[in-house]
Amino acid sequence: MVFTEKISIIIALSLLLVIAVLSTLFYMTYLENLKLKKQVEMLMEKSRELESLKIKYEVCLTNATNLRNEYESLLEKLKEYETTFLQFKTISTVAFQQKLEELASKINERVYGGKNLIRPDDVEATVMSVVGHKFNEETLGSDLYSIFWFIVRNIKYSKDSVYPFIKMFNVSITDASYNITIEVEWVTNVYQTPIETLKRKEGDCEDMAYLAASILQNYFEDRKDYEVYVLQVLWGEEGHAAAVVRHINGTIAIIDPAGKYFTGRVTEVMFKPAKDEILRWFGYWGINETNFKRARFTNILGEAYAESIEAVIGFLD
Ligand SMILES: [Ca+2]
Repeated sequence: MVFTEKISIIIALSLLLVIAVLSTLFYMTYLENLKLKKQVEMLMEKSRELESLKIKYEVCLTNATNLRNEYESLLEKLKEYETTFLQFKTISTVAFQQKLEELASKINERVYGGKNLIRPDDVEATVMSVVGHKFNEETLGSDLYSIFWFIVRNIKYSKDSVYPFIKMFNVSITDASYNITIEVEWVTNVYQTPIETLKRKEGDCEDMAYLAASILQNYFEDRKDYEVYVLQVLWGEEGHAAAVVRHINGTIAIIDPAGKYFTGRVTEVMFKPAKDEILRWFGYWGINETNFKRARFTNILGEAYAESIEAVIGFLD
């Protein structure tokens, strides 16, 4: 073999080797590239997923913010409702307490007596049937006697039965409930209304006195020169009530149906000087300076108290 041929073979072999190495390298690079491409695609896929998750997250975040706002607004409303409810509860408690007080005062009125039980309007028909007319100067004495005698004849004396007296009540409010405490005391003194006394045809001294005062007040109407009172007196362990008509000239007429006593004689009621007549009536009942306790005058306008016989005379004189 010639030298040049050898060289050519070596070169050719070298070239083949280089081509083989390059091919191998190229192939390996190609494989690597494929792998990387796959990885890039996976990463891009992941990136798209992340992007989608990010969008979802943002939507959730917006929803959460909205819900939070709604929650806070609802919480605000709830507070408003709670305030309104508490106000309403308080208002209804106050209203309830007022109704209770009204009821108690209506019940207790029967224990205290007073101006509300002198009811001239309720006995209009009685005045018309017993006297037949209103105040008349000419027939005054016999008119008042007719009233006295009507009660004596038609109303039987009877003692009161027991009656409830509302002593105290207390209404309080807590978050959960109302608390109501009512105490009842049973008393043995009751004031009937004039109509009740007329219907029952019985009553005790103050019931007859209030009936008499109602009839007398109706009879005298709104005359300013005559005042009609229920006079109640306490002495020793006793008490009594009668009706008293006071004229502005300082004379009085006592009409005491339960005591079958009237100022005057036979069938005529008369007006006599206040001091003489009240002392005479006190004498009739055995009331004196020693045992006298207290007197109460009630008319349609209100009431007044006298703590001594002198004060009673002073009031009527
Ligand atoms: Ca009574």
